[in-house]
Amino acid sequence: MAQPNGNHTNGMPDVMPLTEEPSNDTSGPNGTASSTTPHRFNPSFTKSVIEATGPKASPRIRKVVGSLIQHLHDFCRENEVTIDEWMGALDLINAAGKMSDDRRNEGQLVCDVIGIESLVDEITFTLAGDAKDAPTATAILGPFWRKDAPIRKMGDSTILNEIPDGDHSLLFGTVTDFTTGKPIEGAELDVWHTAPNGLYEQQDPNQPDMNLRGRFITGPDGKFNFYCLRPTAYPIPNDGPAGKLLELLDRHPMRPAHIHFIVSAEGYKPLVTQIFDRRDKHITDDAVFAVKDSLIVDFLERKNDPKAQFELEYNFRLASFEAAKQNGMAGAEQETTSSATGGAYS
Ligand code: MBD
Ligand code: FE
Repeated sequence: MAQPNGNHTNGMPDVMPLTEEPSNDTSGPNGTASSTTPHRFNPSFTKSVIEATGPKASPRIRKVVGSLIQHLHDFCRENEVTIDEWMGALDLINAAGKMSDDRRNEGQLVCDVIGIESLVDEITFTLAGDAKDAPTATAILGPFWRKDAPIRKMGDSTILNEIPDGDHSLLFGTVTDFTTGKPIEGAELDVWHTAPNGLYEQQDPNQPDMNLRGRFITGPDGKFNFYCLRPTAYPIPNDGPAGKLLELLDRHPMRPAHIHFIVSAEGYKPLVTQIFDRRDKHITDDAVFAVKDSLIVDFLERKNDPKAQFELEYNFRLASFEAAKQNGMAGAEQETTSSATGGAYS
């Protein structure tokens, strides 16, 4: 994360200085107006709202919500947001809430199309130091992870139904500790992906429950292997506010073909990531901005295996909580696996 003010350690700006006086500096980092831009509105209003925070508010809440108020007030003034526009935004937020349940998280999807989940992912996982062999890069969780996917035997398949037109693939690799390079025994790979029709199991009444998902546990050698599908590109659900936003922004809803993973092991920071198939033309314009170079993979042709036409080796490097702390990863002290999913759906 670029840190415009240089001296912050956690990527979060301090609450902006409470000077509402006009100054010579009339533009922010990108030439946009900033909180110091002269304006014709009540100059002490924002300060009074922030200062209403009581003495029992935690330091983090005081800082983060204070900063949020400052930025949102500045935003409203700079854009001279009208009542109608503000109500339109509230309609969008409320519609997202009404649409959401344990199978659909529309608020998250709205954040995804404006890059917020990818940005927070970057902030959470960027190492402060120059670790020599970085842990595997992260990518966003997205709205379709389900907790308690079935534990499957190594070598099994995530595919529970007949998929004649699907590209079947063997996926294999090793989970290692990124500092020692040693294999991790008992690491869990939680994997999920769509069917060739572009739908996750919970979106599609024609798929069996927990289809195309599963959890695989590594043995002493840290190795895993299982069958799944070579993934397909598909549109994110665009029948709600996230779709509306894409339409207003004149954007398409396509995500490049990908497979999701949460790789976790005791004592290690859970790794939430996705791998992306290089053959997909949407690799360069993901609707939710999650692609990173090191997560782009090349499936190879697999010979003499009636169960798969393709194969892929992909290895995962995890950071122990100790290493995460030493390397200044944000949130490294949260030694619970729910930190992987932010407690999503739990
Ligand atoms: C998805 O399948 C996904 O992975 C993300 C991040 C957002 C929307 C749909
Ligand atoms: Fe996905």
